[in-house]
Amino acid sequence: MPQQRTPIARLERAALVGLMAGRVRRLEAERSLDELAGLASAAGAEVVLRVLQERPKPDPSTYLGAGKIQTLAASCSELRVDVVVFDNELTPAQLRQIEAAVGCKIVDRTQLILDIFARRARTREGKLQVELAQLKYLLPRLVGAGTALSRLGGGIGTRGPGETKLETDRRRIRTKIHAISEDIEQVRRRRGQLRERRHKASVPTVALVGYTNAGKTTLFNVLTRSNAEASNALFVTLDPLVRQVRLPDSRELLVSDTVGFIDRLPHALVAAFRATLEETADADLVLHVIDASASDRDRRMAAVREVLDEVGATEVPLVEVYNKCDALTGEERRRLQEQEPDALYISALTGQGVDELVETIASRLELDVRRVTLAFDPDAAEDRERIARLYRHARVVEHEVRDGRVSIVADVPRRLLDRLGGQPR
Ligand SMILES: Nc1nc2c(ncn2[C@@H]2O[C@H](COP(=O)(O)OP(=O)(O)OP(=O)(O)O)[C@@H](O)[C@H]2O)c(=O)[nH]1
Ligand SMILES: [Mg+2]
Repeated sequence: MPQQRTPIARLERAALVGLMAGRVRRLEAERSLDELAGLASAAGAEVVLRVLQERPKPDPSTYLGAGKIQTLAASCSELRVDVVVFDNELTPAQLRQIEAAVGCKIVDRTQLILDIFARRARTREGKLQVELAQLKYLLPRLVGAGTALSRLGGGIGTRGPGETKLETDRRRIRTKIHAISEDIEQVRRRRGQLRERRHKASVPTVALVGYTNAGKTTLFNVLTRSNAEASNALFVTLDPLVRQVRLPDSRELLVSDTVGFIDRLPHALVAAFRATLEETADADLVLHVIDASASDRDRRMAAVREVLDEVGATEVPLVEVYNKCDALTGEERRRLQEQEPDALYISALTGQGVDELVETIASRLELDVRRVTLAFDPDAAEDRERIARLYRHARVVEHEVRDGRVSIVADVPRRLLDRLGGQPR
Protein backbone atom coordinates (compact mmCIF):
# COMPACT_ATOMS: atom_id res chain seq x y z
CA MET A 1 0.00 0.00 0.00
CA PRO A 2 1.36 3.41 -0.83
CA GLN A 3 2.11 5.50 2.17
CA GLN A 4 -0.61 7.97 2.88
CA ARG A 5 0.51 11.52 2.40
CA THR A 6 -1.12 14.73 3.47
CA PRO A 7 -1.45 16.80 0.32
CA ILE A 8 0.42 20.07 0.52
CA ALA A 9 -2.07 22.90 0.22
CA ARG A 10 -1.32 24.62 -3.07
CA LEU A 11 -3.05 27.70 -4.30
CA GLU A 12 -5.25 27.00 -7.29
CA ARG A 13 -4.05 28.82 -10.40
CA ALA A 14 -6.86 30.94 -11.76
CA ALA A 15 -7.56 32.75 -15.02
CA LEU A 16 -10.07 35.62 -14.96
CA VAL A 17 -12.28 36.39 -17.92
CA GLY A 18 -14.35 39.53 -18.43
CA LEU A 19 -16.26 41.14 -21.21
CA MET A 20 -16.45 44.74 -22.31
CA ALA A 21 -19.93 44.52 -23.69
CA GLY A 22 -22.07 47.33 -25.00
CA ARG A 23 -21.49 50.51 -23.05
CA VAL A 24 -19.27 48.98 -20.41
CA ARG A 25 -16.04 50.83 -20.88
CA ARG A 26 -12.59 49.43 -20.45
CA LEU A 27 -11.94 51.14 -17.12
CA GLU A 28 -15.09 49.72 -15.59
CA ALA A 29 -14.36 46.27 -16.95
CA GLU A 30 -10.82 46.48 -15.54
CA ARG A 31 -12.12 47.47 -12.12
CA SER A 32 -14.65 44.71 -12.17
CA LEU A 33 -11.85 42.27 -12.99
CA ASP A 34 -9.76 43.70 -10.13
CA GLU A 35 -12.63 42.97 -7.81
CA LEU A 36 -12.94 39.48 -9.26
CA ALA A 37 -9.23 39.01 -8.48
CA GLY A 38 -9.96 39.97 -4.86
CA LEU A 39 -12.76 37.43 -4.79
CA ALA A 40 -10.56 34.75 -6.33
CA SER A 41 -7.90 35.32 -3.72
CA ALA A 42 -10.52 35.20 -0.96
CA ALA A 43 -11.46 31.79 -2.37
CA GLY A 44 -7.86 30.64 -2.11
CA ALA A 45 -6.68 31.06 -5.68
CA GLU A 46 -3.74 32.80 -7.30
CA VAL A 47 -4.49 34.81 -10.44
CA VAL A 48 -2.11 33.94 -13.29
CA LEU A 49 -4.03 35.29 -16.28
CA ARG A 50 -6.52 38.06 -17.03
CA VAL A 51 -8.50 38.17 -20.24
CA LEU A 52 -10.79 40.98 -21.38
CA GLN A 53 -12.68 40.70 -24.63
CA GLU A 54 -14.55 43.45 -26.39
CA ARG A 55 -17.87 42.19 -27.72
CA PRO A 56 -21.24 43.87 -28.16
CA LYS A 57 -22.85 41.03 -26.24
CA PRO A 58 -21.91 37.61 -24.87
CA ASP A 59 -21.93 34.70 -27.30
CA PRO A 60 -25.00 32.64 -26.39
CA SER A 61 -23.18 29.33 -26.43
CA THR A 62 -19.62 30.07 -25.36
CA TYR A 63 -19.84 33.58 -23.87
CA LEU A 64 -16.58 34.60 -25.57
CA GLY A 65 -16.19 34.32 -29.34
CA ALA A 66 -14.98 31.04 -30.80
CA GLY A 67 -11.51 32.37 -31.62
CA LYS A 68 -11.04 33.84 -28.17
CA ILE A 69 -12.05 30.56 -26.55
CA GLN A 70 -9.33 28.79 -28.53
CA THR A 71 -6.72 31.30 -27.40
CA LEU A 72 -7.96 30.96 -23.84
CA ALA A 73 -7.64 27.18 -23.99
CA ALA A 74 -4.05 27.46 -25.24
CA SER A 75 -3.03 30.01 -22.58
CA CYS A 76 -4.65 27.94 -19.87
CA SER A 77 -2.73 24.85 -20.74
CA GLU A 78 0.52 26.79 -21.07
CA LEU A 79 0.08 28.51 -17.71
CA ARG A 80 -1.21 25.35 -16.01
CA VAL A 81 -4.46 27.03 -15.05
CA ASP A 82 -6.69 25.02 -12.71
CA VAL A 83 -9.79 27.15 -12.85
CA VAL A 84 -11.21 29.81 -15.16
CA VAL A 85 -13.42 32.37 -13.49
CA PHE A 86 -15.94 34.31 -15.57
CA ASP A 87 -16.95 37.74 -14.34
CA ASN A 88 -20.63 37.11 -14.98
CA GLU A 89 -23.18 34.46 -14.32
CA LEU A 90 -23.04 31.82 -17.04
CA THR A 91 -25.98 29.79 -18.27
CA PRO A 92 -25.75 26.05 -17.63
CA ALA A 93 -25.26 25.49 -21.36
CA GLN A 94 -22.44 28.03 -21.60
CA LEU A 95 -20.76 26.44 -18.62
CA ARG A 96 -20.75 23.03 -20.30
CA GLN A 97 -19.63 24.28 -23.70
CA ILE A 98 -16.79 26.34 -22.30
CA GLU A 99 -15.65 23.52 -20.09
CA ALA A 100 -15.54 21.19 -23.08
CA ALA A 101 -13.58 23.70 -25.15
CA VAL A 102 -11.10 24.86 -22.53
CA GLY A 103 -10.63 21.58 -20.73
CA CYS A 104 -10.42 22.83 -17.17
CA LYS A 105 -12.76 23.76 -14.41
CA ILE A 106 -15.00 26.75 -15.16
CA VAL A 107 -16.78 28.78 -12.52
CA ASP A 108 -18.74 32.00 -12.75
CA ARG A 109 -18.84 35.02 -10.49
CA THR A 110 -21.87 33.75 -8.61
CA GLN A 111 -20.28 30.40 -7.88
CA LEU A 112 -17.11 32.11 -6.73
CA ILE A 113 -19.02 34.27 -4.25
CA LEU A 114 -21.00 31.27 -3.02
CA ASP A 115 -17.74 29.42 -2.58
CA ILE A 116 -16.22 32.17 -0.44
CA PHE A 117 -19.31 32.23 1.70
CA ALA A 118 -19.12 28.44 2.08
CA ARG A 119 -15.51 28.74 3.27
CA ARG A 120 -16.24 31.50 5.72
CA ALA A 121 -19.49 30.37 7.29
CA ARG A 122 -18.89 29.44 10.90
CA THR A 123 -22.21 29.32 12.65
CA ARG A 124 -24.98 26.83 11.96
CA GLU A 125 -27.15 29.62 10.68
CA GLY A 126 -24.48 30.89 8.30
CA LYS A 127 -23.83 27.40 6.97
CA LEU A 128 -27.51 26.73 6.42
CA GLN A 129 -27.93 29.98 4.55
CA VAL A 130 -24.99 29.33 2.26
CA GLU A 131 -26.07 25.78 1.56
CA LEU A 132 -29.53 26.96 0.65
CA ALA A 133 -28.12 29.49 -1.79
CA GLN A 134 -25.82 26.87 -3.32
CA LEU A 135 -28.63 24.40 -3.80
CA LYS A 136 -30.81 27.05 -5.40
CA TYR A 137 -28.00 27.91 -7.75
CA LEU A 138 -27.49 24.25 -8.61
CA LEU A 139 -31.07 23.22 -9.16
CA PRO A 140 -31.58 24.70 -12.64
CA ARG A 141 -28.12 23.48 -13.59
CA LEU A 142 -28.78 19.83 -12.89
CA VAL A 143 -30.60 18.99 -16.10
CA GLY A 144 -28.37 17.17 -18.53
CA ALA A 145 -25.30 18.22 -16.64
CA GLY A 146 -22.25 16.23 -17.55
CA THR A 147 -18.78 16.71 -16.22
CA ALA A 148 -19.56 20.10 -14.76
CA LEU A 149 -21.32 18.51 -11.81
CA SER A 150 -19.23 15.44 -11.26
CA ARG A 151 -15.95 17.17 -10.65
CA LEU A 152 -13.26 15.40 -8.81
CA GLY A 153 -10.70 17.05 -6.64
CA GLY A 154 -11.15 20.12 -4.54
CA GLY A 155 -10.98 23.85 -4.80
CA ILE A 156 -13.35 26.50 -5.97
CA GLY A 157 -16.75 25.26 -6.96
CA THR A 158 -16.46 21.97 -5.14
CA ARG A 159 -17.03 23.11 -1.59
CA GLY A 160 -20.48 22.95 -0.14
CA PRO A 161 -23.09 20.44 -1.13
CA GLY A 162 -20.97 17.42 -1.85
CA GLU A 163 -20.54 15.19 -4.81
CA THR A 164 -23.06 12.57 -3.75
CA LYS A 165 -25.72 15.18 -3.19
CA LEU A 166 -25.12 16.72 -6.58
CA GLU A 167 -25.65 13.40 -8.27
CA THR A 168 -29.01 12.80 -6.73
CA ASP A 169 -32.09 13.85 -8.57
CA ARG A 170 -33.81 17.18 -8.51
CA ARG A 171 -36.50 15.96 -6.20
CA ARG A 172 -34.08 15.18 -3.43
CA ILE A 173 -32.52 18.59 -3.82
CA ARG A 174 -35.93 20.18 -3.65
CA THR A 175 -36.69 18.24 -0.48
CA LYS A 176 -33.41 19.41 0.97
CA ILE A 177 -34.11 23.01 -0.01
CA HIS A 178 -37.43 22.70 1.72
CA ALA A 179 -35.91 21.27 4.88
CA ILE A 180 -33.19 23.92 5.07
CA SER A 181 -35.70 26.68 4.42
CA GLU A 182 -37.67 25.43 7.40
CA ASP A 183 -34.61 25.39 9.61
CA ILE A 184 -33.77 28.89 8.51
CA GLU A 185 -37.32 29.99 9.15
CA GLN A 186 -36.90 28.74 12.71
CA VAL A 187 -33.68 30.67 13.13
CA ARG A 188 -35.45 33.68 11.72
CA ARG A 189 -38.29 33.41 14.20
CA ARG A 190 -35.80 33.07 17.02
CA ARG A 191 -34.01 36.19 15.80
CA GLY A 192 -37.31 37.99 15.63
CA GLN A 193 -38.01 37.05 19.24
CA LEU A 194 -34.59 38.26 20.36
CA ARG A 195 -35.15 41.53 18.55
CA GLU A 196 -38.54 41.84 20.14
CA ARG A 197 -37.00 41.34 23.56
CA ARG A 198 -34.35 43.96 22.86
CA HIS A 199 -37.04 46.27 21.67
CA LYS A 200 -38.95 45.79 24.89
CA ALA A 201 -35.79 46.49 26.83
CA SER A 202 -35.66 49.75 24.87
CA VAL A 203 -32.03 49.41 23.90
CA PRO A 204 -31.64 51.02 20.48
CA THR A 205 -29.70 49.24 17.74
CA VAL A 206 -27.28 50.68 15.24
CA ALA A 207 -26.51 48.51 12.21
CA LEU A 208 -23.28 48.84 10.28
CA VAL A 209 -23.70 48.09 6.60
CA GLY A 210 -21.52 48.63 3.59
CA TYR A 211 -19.60 47.19 0.72
CA THR A 212 -17.26 44.35 1.55
CA ASN A 213 -13.90 45.62 2.86
CA ALA A 214 -15.27 49.10 3.68
CA GLY A 215 -14.04 48.79 7.27
CA LYS A 216 -17.27 47.84 9.05
CA THR A 217 -15.65 45.40 11.43
CA THR A 218 -12.77 47.74 12.17
CA LEU A 219 -15.29 50.42 13.10
CA PHE A 220 -17.36 47.88 15.05
CA ASN A 221 -14.26 47.02 17.07
CA VAL A 222 -13.53 50.67 17.78
CA LEU A 223 -17.11 51.37 18.86
CA THR A 224 -17.53 48.26 20.98
CA ARG A 225 -13.91 47.82 22.08
CA SER A 226 -14.06 44.31 20.62
CA ASN A 227 -11.64 42.21 18.76
CA ALA A 228 -13.61 40.73 15.87
CA GLU A 229 -11.65 39.65 12.82
CA ALA A 230 -11.01 42.46 10.35
CA SER A 231 -8.81 41.97 7.33
CA ASN A 232 -8.11 43.11 3.84
CA ALA A 233 -9.67 39.96 2.37
CA LEU A 234 -13.21 40.19 1.01
CA PHE A 235 -16.18 38.85 2.93
CA VAL A 236 -14.37 38.30 6.21
CA THR A 237 -17.54 38.79 8.20
CA LEU A 238 -20.50 36.54 7.51
CA ASP A 239 -22.21 36.01 10.80
CA PRO A 240 -23.84 38.99 12.39
CA LEU A 241 -22.32 40.22 15.61
CA VAL A 242 -24.18 42.34 18.11
CA ARG A 243 -22.47 44.03 21.03
CA GLN A 244 -23.53 46.43 23.66
CA VAL A 245 -21.93 49.81 23.85
CA ARG A 246 -22.05 51.94 26.94
CA LEU A 247 -21.29 55.56 26.29
CA PRO A 248 -19.20 57.41 28.86
CA ASP A 249 -22.32 58.88 30.46
CA SER A 250 -23.76 55.35 30.79
CA ARG A 251 -26.21 55.57 27.91
CA GLU A 252 -26.55 52.23 26.20
CA LEU A 253 -26.96 51.06 22.66
CA LEU A 254 -26.34 47.96 20.58
CA VAL A 255 -24.13 47.91 17.52
CA SER A 256 -24.40 45.16 14.91
CA ASP A 257 -21.87 44.20 12.28
CA THR A 258 -22.91 42.04 9.39
CA VAL A 259 -22.03 40.54 6.05
CA GLY A 260 -20.70 43.00 3.47
CA PHE A 261 -22.38 43.65 0.17
CA ILE A 262 -20.96 43.49 -3.31
CA ASP A 263 -21.96 44.44 -6.80
CA ARG A 264 -24.14 41.74 -8.37
CA LEU A 265 -24.53 39.91 -5.09
CA PRO A 266 -26.15 36.64 -6.13
CA HIS A 267 -29.86 36.89 -5.64
CA ALA A 268 -30.06 33.42 -4.08
CA LEU A 269 -27.58 34.61 -1.49
CA VAL A 270 -29.53 37.72 -0.60
CA ALA A 271 -32.65 35.59 -0.30
CA ALA A 272 -30.88 33.01 1.86
CA PHE A 273 -29.33 35.68 4.08
CA ARG A 274 -32.65 37.40 4.56
CA ALA A 275 -32.72 36.39 8.22
CA THR A 276 -29.35 38.01 8.78
CA LEU A 277 -30.14 41.08 6.75
CA GLU A 278 -33.45 41.65 8.46
CA GLU A 279 -31.46 42.78 11.47
CA THR A 280 -30.65 45.80 9.37
CA ALA A 281 -34.23 46.50 8.40
CA ASP A 282 -35.14 46.41 12.06
CA ALA A 283 -32.39 48.67 13.36
CA ASP A 284 -33.09 52.13 14.74
CA LEU A 285 -30.26 53.61 12.73
CA VAL A 286 -28.16 52.39 9.83
CA LEU A 287 -24.59 53.52 9.34
CA HIS A 288 -23.56 53.11 5.72
CA VAL A 289 -19.80 52.63 5.97
CA ILE A 290 -18.07 53.74 2.78
CA ASP A 291 -14.46 53.23 1.74
CA ALA A 292 -13.75 56.85 0.87
CA SER A 293 -10.50 55.88 -0.81
CA ALA A 294 -12.04 53.46 -3.33
CA SER A 295 -11.86 54.78 -6.86
CA ASP A 296 -15.18 53.18 -7.78
CA ARG A 297 -16.87 54.46 -4.60
CA ASP A 298 -20.09 55.52 -6.33
CA ARG A 299 -20.67 52.15 -7.93
CA ARG A 300 -20.15 50.47 -4.57
CA MET A 301 -22.52 52.83 -2.81
CA ALA A 302 -25.15 52.14 -5.44
CA ALA A 303 -24.72 48.38 -4.94
CA VAL A 304 -25.22 48.80 -1.19
CA ARG A 305 -28.36 50.88 -1.67
CA GLU A 306 -29.73 48.22 -3.97
CA VAL A 307 -29.32 45.50 -1.37
CA LEU A 308 -30.80 47.72 1.36
CA ASP A 309 -33.74 48.18 -0.90
CA GLU A 310 -34.06 44.48 -1.50
CA VAL A 311 -34.16 43.65 2.20
CA GLY A 312 -36.62 46.39 2.96
CA ALA A 313 -34.32 48.62 4.98
CA THR A 314 -35.03 51.87 3.17
CA GLU A 315 -37.27 53.23 5.91
CA VAL A 316 -34.59 53.13 8.57
CA PRO A 317 -32.81 56.44 9.17
CA LEU A 318 -29.37 56.28 7.59
CA VAL A 319 -26.11 58.13 8.07
CA GLU A 320 -23.36 57.92 5.48
CA VAL A 321 -19.96 57.42 7.06
CA TYR A 322 -16.96 57.95 4.85
CA ASN A 323 -14.24 55.75 6.34
CA LYS A 324 -10.52 55.46 5.55
CA CYS A 325 -10.19 59.26 5.38
CA ASP A 326 -6.58 58.84 6.47
CA ALA A 327 -5.95 57.48 2.97
CA LEU A 328 -7.24 60.63 1.25
CA THR A 329 -5.23 63.73 0.44
CA GLY A 330 -6.43 66.94 2.07
CA GLU A 331 -7.69 68.12 -1.27
CA GLU A 332 -9.69 64.92 -1.96
CA ARG A 333 -11.26 65.14 1.43
CA ARG A 334 -12.24 68.80 1.01
CA ARG A 335 -13.88 68.06 -2.30
CA LEU A 336 -15.81 65.14 -0.88
CA GLN A 337 -16.98 67.17 2.09
CA GLU A 338 -18.20 69.88 -0.22
CA GLN A 339 -20.17 67.35 -2.22
CA GLU A 340 -21.63 65.57 0.80
CA PRO A 341 -21.79 68.01 3.68
CA ASP A 342 -24.20 65.89 5.72
CA ALA A 343 -22.01 62.81 5.79
CA LEU A 344 -19.46 61.97 8.46
CA TYR A 345 -15.76 61.61 7.80
CA ILE A 346 -13.76 59.20 9.88
CA SER A 347 -10.86 56.81 10.02
CA ALA A 348 -11.63 53.68 11.97
CA LEU A 349 -7.93 52.94 11.82
CA THR A 350 -6.63 56.13 13.45
CA GLY A 351 -9.80 56.92 15.41
CA GLN A 352 -10.13 60.28 13.72
CA GLY A 353 -13.75 61.51 13.71
CA VAL A 354 -15.01 58.62 15.83
CA ASP A 355 -16.04 60.80 18.78
CA GLU A 356 -18.11 62.95 16.49
CA LEU A 357 -19.66 59.82 15.02
CA VAL A 358 -20.66 58.62 18.48
CA GLU A 359 -22.23 61.99 19.22
CA THR A 360 -24.14 61.85 15.95
CA ILE A 361 -25.39 58.36 16.76
CA ALA A 362 -26.51 59.53 20.19
CA SER A 363 -28.40 62.49 18.84
CA ARG A 364 -29.96 60.60 15.94
CA LEU A 365 -31.14 57.90 18.34
CA GLU A 366 -32.43 60.60 20.65
CA LEU A 367 -30.38 59.19 23.47
CA ASP A 368 -29.96 62.65 24.91
CA VAL A 369 -31.96 63.13 28.06
CA ARG A 370 -34.62 65.53 29.27
CA ARG A 371 -35.29 66.19 32.93
CA VAL A 372 -38.90 65.51 33.82
CA THR A 373 -41.00 65.56 37.00
CA LEU A 374 -43.72 62.93 37.24
CA ALA A 375 -46.42 62.23 39.82
CA PHE A 376 -47.74 58.77 40.61
CA ASP A 377 -50.38 57.09 42.73
CA PRO A 378 -48.53 54.29 44.55
CA ASP A 379 -51.79 52.44 45.20
CA ALA A 380 -52.50 51.96 41.50
CA ALA A 381 -50.89 48.87 39.98
CA GLU A 382 -50.47 50.67 36.68
CA ASP A 383 -48.54 53.49 38.30
CA ARG A 384 -46.32 51.12 40.23
CA GLU A 385 -45.45 49.52 36.89
CA ARG A 386 -44.66 52.97 35.45
CA ILE A 387 -42.38 53.76 38.38
CA ALA A 388 -40.52 50.48 37.83
CA ARG A 389 -40.14 51.32 34.15
CA LEU A 390 -38.77 54.71 34.98
CA TYR A 391 -36.16 53.18 37.25
CA ARG A 392 -35.17 50.77 34.50
CA HIS A 393 -34.80 53.22 31.66
CA ALA A 394 -34.11 56.60 33.17
CA ARG A 395 -31.87 58.07 35.81
CA VAL A 396 -33.93 59.00 38.84
CA VAL A 397 -32.57 62.09 40.60
CA GLU A 398 -35.29 62.63 43.18
CA HIS A 399 -37.98 60.41 44.66
CA GLU A 400 -40.40 61.98 47.10
CA VAL A 401 -43.51 60.68 48.84
CA ARG A 402 -45.86 63.34 50.06
CA ASP A 403 -49.53 63.06 51.03
CA GLY A 404 -49.68 59.54 49.61
CA ARG A 405 -48.38 60.68 46.20
CA VAL A 406 -45.04 59.83 44.69
CA SER A 407 -43.17 62.55 42.92
CA ILE A 408 -40.14 61.61 40.83
CA VAL A 409 -37.63 63.81 39.05
CA ALA A 410 -35.72 61.86 36.39
CA ASP A 411 -33.50 62.23 33.35
CA VAL A 412 -35.31 60.40 30.56
CA PRO A 413 -33.83 59.61 27.13
CA ARG A 414 -35.70 61.75 24.62
CA ARG A 415 -36.68 58.70 22.57
CA LEU A 416 -38.54 57.25 25.55
CA LEU A 417 -40.35 60.40 26.67
CA ASP A 418 -43.63 59.25 25.16
CA ARG A 419 -43.46 55.75 26.50
CA LEU A 420 -42.51 56.79 30.02
CA GLY A 421 -45.21 59.39 30.05
CA GLY A 422 -43.08 62.43 30.73
CA GLN A 423 -43.25 65.97 29.45
CA PRO A 424 -40.00 67.86 29.29
CA ARG A 425 -39.74 70.40 32.01
N1 LIG B 1 -6.38 53.07 5.76
C1 LIG B 1 -7.42 52.59 6.41
N2 LIG B 1 -7.70 51.28 6.36
C2 LIG B 1 -8.78 50.83 7.03
C3 LIG B 1 -9.62 51.71 7.79
N3 LIG B 1 -10.61 50.96 8.32
C4 LIG B 1 -10.40 49.69 7.93
N4 LIG B 1 -9.30 49.60 7.15
C5 LIG B 1 -8.73 48.38 6.53
O1 LIG B 1 -9.63 47.89 5.54
C6 LIG B 1 -9.61 46.47 5.52
C7 LIG B 1 -11.00 45.92 5.68
O2 LIG B 1 -11.47 46.17 6.98
P1 LIG B 1 -12.65 45.34 7.65
O3 LIG B 1 -13.01 46.04 8.91
O4 LIG B 1 -12.33 43.89 7.73
O5 LIG B 1 -13.79 45.56 6.55
P2 LIG B 1 -15.27 44.95 6.52
O6 LIG B 1 -16.13 46.03 5.95
O7 LIG B 1 -15.65 44.43 7.84
O8 LIG B 1 -15.08 43.79 5.43
P3 LIG B 1 -15.87 42.39 5.25
O9 LIG B 1 -16.28 41.88 6.58
O10 LIG B 1 -14.84 41.53 4.60
O11 LIG B 1 -17.02 42.68 4.35
C8 LIG B 1 -8.66 46.04 6.63
O12 LIG B 1 -7.39 45.77 6.05
C9 LIG B 1 -8.60 47.26 7.54
O13 LIG B 1 -7.39 47.36 8.24
C10 LIG B 1 -9.28 53.10 7.83
O14 LIG B 1 -9.93 53.94 8.46
N5 LIG B 1 -8.19 53.48 7.11
MG1 LIG C 1 -16.19 42.57 8.41
